Amino acid sequence: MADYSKMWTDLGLDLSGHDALLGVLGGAYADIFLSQKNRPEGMKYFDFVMSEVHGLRIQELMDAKAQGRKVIGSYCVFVPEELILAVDGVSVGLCAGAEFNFEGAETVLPRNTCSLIKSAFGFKLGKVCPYLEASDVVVGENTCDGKKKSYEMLAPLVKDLYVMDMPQMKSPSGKALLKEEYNKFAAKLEAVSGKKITAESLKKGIEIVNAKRTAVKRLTELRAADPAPISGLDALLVNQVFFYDDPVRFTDAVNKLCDELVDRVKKGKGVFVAKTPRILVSGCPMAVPNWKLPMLIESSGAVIVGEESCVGERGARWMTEAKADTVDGLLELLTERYFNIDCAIFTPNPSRVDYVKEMAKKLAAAGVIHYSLQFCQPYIMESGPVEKNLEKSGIPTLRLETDYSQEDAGQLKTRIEAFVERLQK
Ligand code: BJ8
Repeated sequence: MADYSKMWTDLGLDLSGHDALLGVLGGAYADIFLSQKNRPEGMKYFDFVMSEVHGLRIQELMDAKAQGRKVIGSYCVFVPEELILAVDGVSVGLCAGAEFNFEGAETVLPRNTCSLIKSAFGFKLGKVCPYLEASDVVVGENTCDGKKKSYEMLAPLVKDLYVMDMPQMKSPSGKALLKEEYNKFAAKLEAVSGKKITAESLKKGIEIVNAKRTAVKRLTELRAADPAPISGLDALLVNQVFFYDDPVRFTDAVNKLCDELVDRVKKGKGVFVAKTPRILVSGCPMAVPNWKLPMLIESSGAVIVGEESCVGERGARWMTEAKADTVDGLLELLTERYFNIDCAIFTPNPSRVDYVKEMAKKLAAAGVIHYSLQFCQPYIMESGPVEKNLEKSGIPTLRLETDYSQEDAGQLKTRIEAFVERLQK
């Protein structure tokens, strides 16, 4: 990587903390990803993106800002990238997946906060996330209580925090609330960018994001093959890069990867041998560099064939129809699309478990591992009924609760290995 110290200093990063983070990240990446066998050639692009995730991509964001474009950072898949693109903005995901500066985070947050939120605060207080520092606006959303309340603490730490309200029920009034929030968010984007959202610019944004989601869906479908043409780790990485990369370039890279996978499937070539126990992971999102669980699963004699997660199918599954000629009409269709998302913050949330079953069937998964982050009330609460429902339908299920530390890795591995043995029987 070139020397980006000046750019990082200009962004206000703490260089020694940042170096330490990149050192750990680079080492983990080499051990977990580069050591895999039979990786598709198309993963080279994603290796490159990861090697430059705090370098070249940040340089691109800075260049975009210099041209007057706004960088909008967000923490949730309910924040529509389509609207950001409609004002020629750049959308970046800010969710953090590393146990970094949790001591700092715990000075402002309760200890029993989920790792995802603590990590976001650890990054902010430790000044190590160039995406967060480059963001002109940071968008929060009133999803779970943890995020909702933590934004009150985040507000004084960032230059412009914008919080969207969120419905909690899939009712007509819930949908109307979401549309109203998208209207307000559109107005906020117009105000910060100085650009008006038109039906054309919104249609263009919708097309770009639909193409990106279609490419990722193609990848999901190809994973139905046995032997699996790509590892779960690599597929997760693609889903993680989804939130950082230029959307058009990303779509192209995913489609090229998929072309290669089509060929692999035709030739019966895979990353693991045929009949390797196939697992679907369902639950909380896994942000970069949260690779602990997939790494443990795929080093325990199983392959992950899908992720029912916001960094995965739940984030990419629905498309937005662009069949309207007014901004309001398109906003309605956008709301329609996003209102489908079956995040566990909704009550009740029956469509999620139905879709886990559907995914397991489509991807020929032998079992499901339900992953919850410790202290994540919505997903932990849902995990019991989800497990019961899946087991009743004949789908073996393992419920795991963990955090970002490595302390429980041995214990998790023992439980995963026992589960894989159950699947083999
Ligand atoms: S749409 S899953 S991205 S809210 S792990 S912070 S839920 S306590 S991330 Fe999410 Fe949007 Fe829903 Fe998806 Fe809270 Fe749980 Fe922490 Fe979580």
